[in-house]
Amino acid sequence: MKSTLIQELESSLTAETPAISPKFFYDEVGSRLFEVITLLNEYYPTRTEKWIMDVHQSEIANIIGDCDVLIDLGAGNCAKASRLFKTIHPKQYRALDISKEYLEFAVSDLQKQFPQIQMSAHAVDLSLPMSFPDIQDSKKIFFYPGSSIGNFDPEKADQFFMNIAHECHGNGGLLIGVDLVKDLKTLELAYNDPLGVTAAFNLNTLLNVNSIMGSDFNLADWEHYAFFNISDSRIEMHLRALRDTTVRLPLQESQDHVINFKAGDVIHTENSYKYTQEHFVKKLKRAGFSEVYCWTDPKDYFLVCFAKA
Ligand code: AVI
Repeated sequence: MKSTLIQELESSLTAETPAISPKFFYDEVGSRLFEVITLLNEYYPTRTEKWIMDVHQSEIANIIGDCDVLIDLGAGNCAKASRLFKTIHPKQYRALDISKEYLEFAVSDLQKQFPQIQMSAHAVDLSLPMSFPDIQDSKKIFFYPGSSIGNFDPEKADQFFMNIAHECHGNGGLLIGVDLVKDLKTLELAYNDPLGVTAAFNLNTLLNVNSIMGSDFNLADWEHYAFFNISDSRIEMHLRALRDTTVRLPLQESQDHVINFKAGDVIHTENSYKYTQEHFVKKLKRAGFSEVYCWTDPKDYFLVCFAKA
């Protein structure tokens, strides 16, 4: 696993447009910083999604019906799924996330509160295809909250939806939250909070890369840079070099590689796509879901959908 990650970093950092995949945000510190982001006033997605799910919980549960297995894609601290336990009563809960240590801790904590639900934790890279042969005939509800789907490129999101629609085998479906397009000021403030938590979250990825591949990124040489790219309908996050700087990457197969960054050069770390309701529903239907039910908030900031298989 580690050497695959190193190879991936080697090729993305030495590409013509240097990049680090957003999955490298989530080491232990990064996962905790992300939790703090979700508490910030400027970061509206988490609390708005919670509001929608709370206000419409009975209607959502009625439409979903009974549930054999709740599959939590990108579970994090499992808090969002645990709120669903009381309304959709899954027999089994599978928590998937990129960061295993953090996830195992959260699941074992949750298991004590809900001993009647069979629980398991799985380290999974959601950018790769998934399959669940052992629960093929069970009614599965996939849960993908928090607009994590926004971190996929649109074509990857389509493949992801097709994968899930196929894995439902005509039963169950996908309960998903997605961030909607809105005014520029609100969007950009959510990724440039005055406390600097998002900046720390972005910069921390360099420390994670240093620990994975032994590189020598110096945080003092970099700054957080985030803006809304209107034509692609996405927030872009980058790390921007504050001055000319040299970074040494110890390569696996050959001699160390030295990258010379000029002041102002950027490393692309994340895209966070924002959708309109109409566009998002079309994508789900195109992927093979039969019906899509939608709920939103009074300001139309965020959308929760249940896409029925
Ligand atoms: C996890 N994901 C949905 C967050 C987002 O808004 O795209 C990650 C994030 N990046 C900066 N702030 C939050």
